[in-house]
Amino acid sequence: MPSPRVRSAAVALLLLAGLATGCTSGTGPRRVEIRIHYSHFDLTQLSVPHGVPITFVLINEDPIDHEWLIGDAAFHEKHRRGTEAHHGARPNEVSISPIDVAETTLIFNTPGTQQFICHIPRHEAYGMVGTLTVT
Ligand SMILES: [Cu+2]
Repeated sequence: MPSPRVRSAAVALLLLAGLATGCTSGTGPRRVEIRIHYSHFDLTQLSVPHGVPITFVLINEDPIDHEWLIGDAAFHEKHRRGTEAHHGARPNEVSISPIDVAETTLIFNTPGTQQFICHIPRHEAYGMVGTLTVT
């Protein structure tokens, strides 16, 4: 008979697995919620299938601006040295205002690994980094 503590850990693991793989089925857009709290993404390891629209819901619970920029290593190297103060024209570059929610939908055509990072000065070093695996 497992203790109550062990059982609640198992439930938390199941919830995480559901989030990481997307809870919807079929061919419609899949939604992934990423919460930003104390300058950290609550999900830092995500896996999505290629060729399917994925809607990212970015929930900024902090009283400061954040960014969610997703791409490969060369993309992030460019943005580390970039000077764009605000993002929104490209679906893989999103600025999220304080206490606000932003949504973007992307289709990843090639399996592989990408990173999502907040490139506001010092936020990446503080830990605003996540990895998305396209299967
Ligand atoms: Cu940030």
